[in-house]
Amino acid sequence: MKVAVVGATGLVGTKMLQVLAERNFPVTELLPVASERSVGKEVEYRGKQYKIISMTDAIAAKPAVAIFSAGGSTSLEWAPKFAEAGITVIDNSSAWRMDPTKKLIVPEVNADALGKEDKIIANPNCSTIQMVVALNPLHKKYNIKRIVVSTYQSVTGTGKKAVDQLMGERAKAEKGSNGEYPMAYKYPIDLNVIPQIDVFLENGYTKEEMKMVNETKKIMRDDTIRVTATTVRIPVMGGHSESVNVEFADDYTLTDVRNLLSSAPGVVVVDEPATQQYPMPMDAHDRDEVFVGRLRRDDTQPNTLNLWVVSDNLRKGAATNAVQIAEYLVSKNLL
Ligand code: A2P
Ligand code: 11C
Repeated sequence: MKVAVVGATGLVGTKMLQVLAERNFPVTELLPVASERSVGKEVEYRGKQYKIISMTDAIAAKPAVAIFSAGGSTSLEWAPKFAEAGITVIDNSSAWRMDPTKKLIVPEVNADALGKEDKIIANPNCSTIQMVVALNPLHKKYNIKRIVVSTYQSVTGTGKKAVDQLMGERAKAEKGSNGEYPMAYKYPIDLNVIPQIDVFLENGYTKEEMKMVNETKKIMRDDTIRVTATTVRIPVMGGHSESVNVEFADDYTLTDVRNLLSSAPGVVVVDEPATQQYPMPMDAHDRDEVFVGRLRRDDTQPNTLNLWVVSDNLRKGAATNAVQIAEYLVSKNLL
């Protein structure tokens, strides 16, 4: 089938092309799309060069599906135009996620909500995706009451400019290089930790924190789950890490939790304190799964568990999740 990748020159768009190829998605014709300034430039897909085309030409070519990762304002303007032309849009931006008429999908959790009528489908925020993949199997058995999450997020979540800032700072520190680099953040990120992801809102939380609160309830289809988040940027590239404290309505045993997570789709348990085995972004980098470890009972209150969740934010947090949604649509004949 014809597939458009909108934002094909970006960090996530490039990963989309890689994941589509790796997973052998049935692409008969690839339509890479980016802004007008990139039209005519080339991107690589399966060892071949493809020319970037414009949004208008992409709509005229009538792909079956368009995977967008070109920012919220581009999605707001263009996704409805693609949808009107009968093209199913899977959108990685935050533009449509909380729109009650749009589905917000993590295939392991709620793909069954999708139908033929869904022409704009939202892909959640990366830090939300990895948390719900790990927690949904536990919610089904023990009923989550409250989640307290703190994140340790990779600079790749910000985009190429932030990777260039980190590498630029490191080169300057290590080699005394005088090379110029952009500032994606207000502060240095190398040898630092920035407790701000995205802009601050009136309630004192950041937009990233409120995404974790609101998206979790929508994906898990349960507004009673209480979520509170602190999201933090760290000088790491391989993926996002999360310290999660979760309180259930029902009691659990650690053995049961370990078994449930070990057999949960998309989850890998790495939890061997005796040999110092636990998930780390270094190991999660370029993997599609969500890694879970440091499983411990929180003895300070009943039915409460601590866990550590790591995943590659550009893969399961973005490109892989979007391609899995497309795979589901194909498998259920929903395109
Ligand atoms: P371009 O390279 O032409 O700017 P990132 O998040 O890594 O910065 O990537 C953003 C992606 O979205 C890029 O591929 C970028 O293309 C694309 N993009 C930005 N603005 C538009 C637009 N108005 N229309 C289409 N694609 C856009
Ligand atoms: C970050 N989570 O790590 C952000 C990036 O809503 O898709 C993704 C933002 C989004 O900075």
